[in-house]
Order: sequence, then structure tokens, then C-alpha cells
Amino acid sequence: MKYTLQQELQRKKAQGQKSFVVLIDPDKIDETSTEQLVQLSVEARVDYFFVGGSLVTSCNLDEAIQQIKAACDIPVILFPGSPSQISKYADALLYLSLISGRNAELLIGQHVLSAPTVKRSGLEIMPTGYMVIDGGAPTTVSYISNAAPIPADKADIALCTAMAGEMLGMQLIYMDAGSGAKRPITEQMIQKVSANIEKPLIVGGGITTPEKAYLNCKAGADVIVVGNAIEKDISLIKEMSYAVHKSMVTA
Ligand code: 1GP
Repeated sequence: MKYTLQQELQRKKAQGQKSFVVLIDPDKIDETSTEQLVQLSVEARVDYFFVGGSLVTSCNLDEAIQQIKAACDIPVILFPGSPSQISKYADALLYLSLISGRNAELLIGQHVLSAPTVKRSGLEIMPTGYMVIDGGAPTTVSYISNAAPIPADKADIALCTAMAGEMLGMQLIYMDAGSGAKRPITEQMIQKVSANIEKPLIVGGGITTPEKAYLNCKAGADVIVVGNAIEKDISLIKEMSYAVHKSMVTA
């Protein structure tokens, strides 16, 4: 029986298995860099690629995904900043509702407008409660979303938001400090949210060291997403992936 990626993540969570995701911004890669990135990711046993960003200005989404798919078996999951970032060549789509904000467009409005296109894409749809947490400075996502992030020290707000998202039927909860965040999400907040939800918890934004990735997993994150740090130093893929996978075997 073939599992959906959603089922796979849920099964991994039940077994305490952690996943490492490399975030690819289609604006920032070309053919040569994609080739190198894919090769290093395969060697490092990266679990998934997320492709997208709050603001994608190039038009090479299809090409970038086709190139990745031709070179490896790592699943490609779309992480769209807008409904225009859909590609049938991906494996699945994070169907994001910005539950930490109060911008109706990003909670449901854009979903209504794009529903027929999304349905026709044939992609696996992963309903995701998306929570932006204050990362110490405005990030692209906080600016574009026009919605206040959850304050970094208000773990209770994050917890109640995640619980509500889960009860509304979200299959994943994604806590994001935003790409390039000055301060990543605290372990205390991750711990509090993770201890009280059943669905896999994705954590990203401003993670720049393998140590932080490891501590996040220990605090209860199921999936770690890294983009910026790897763009700056591609060799980090190996250490980051090792740290995330190591966290499930050590006490
Ligand atoms: C942002 O969670 C991702 O949406 C990754 O953030 O680019 O800071 O790693 P970074």
C-alpha cells in the first residue's frame, strides 16, 4: 500500500522519527546550483524539499521542480506564498491557512478563488495550519501577509492557535519565524505546542546551526525546515540533516 506524504509524516511522528526539509526558493537557484543541491541532499538523506516562498518573482517554478524530480526521488512539496505558485510537477501542496493572522484573505479568501485550480492540479493536498511567530525583525512573510505575528514569548497564544487549527481539521501545524529570521522559535514554545497536539509539527525560520535544529527536535518538532543558512553555505546540508536524524536515537 502506498502512503500519502501526510500519512507518512503521521506515521513517522508516531515512531519518533524526525524529518529534515531543505527549502528551495525558485528565485535563487539556477540549473547548476540545483544539480549540486540535489546531489548533496541525496547524500545527506534529506527527507523532503519544500519549494516556494512568500515572494517568488521568477517564472521557472515548473522547470525547477522538473529538474529536481529528474535527478532524485526526494518528494517535492509546494510551499506557496500565493495561489500562483502551483505546479503539477510537484508531489504535494502545503495548503496553508494563516491561522496566526486575522487577514481573511489568507485564512480562506485566496483558497476560495483558487479552489478549482488546486483541485485540478491532482496534487496531494496537505491542509496546514500556518503560524507566523515573531522572529525579531519584519520578514517577507510578516510584511506580505499584513498580519501580526504571534509574539515570540507568548507560548500560550501559539499553543491555543495550534490547538484550534488542529480541531478545525488541519493535518499539519507549521510554526515559522520567517525566512532569515533574526531569532528562531524558542524551544520553550516548541515544547509547549508539541506536547498538546497530535499532528506533525513543522518548525522553520532562522535556524542556522545543526545544534539549534537538534534542540528543536528534542523539544518536539517533527520536521525542521532550513532555507537561508543552506543558501549561504551549502555544506551545512549534511550536518543539519545528521543533527535532525540523530535526535531520534539519542536520549
Ligand atoms: C521560512 O521556515 C522557512 O519560511 C525557512 O526559513 O530561510 O530562515 O531557514 P530560513
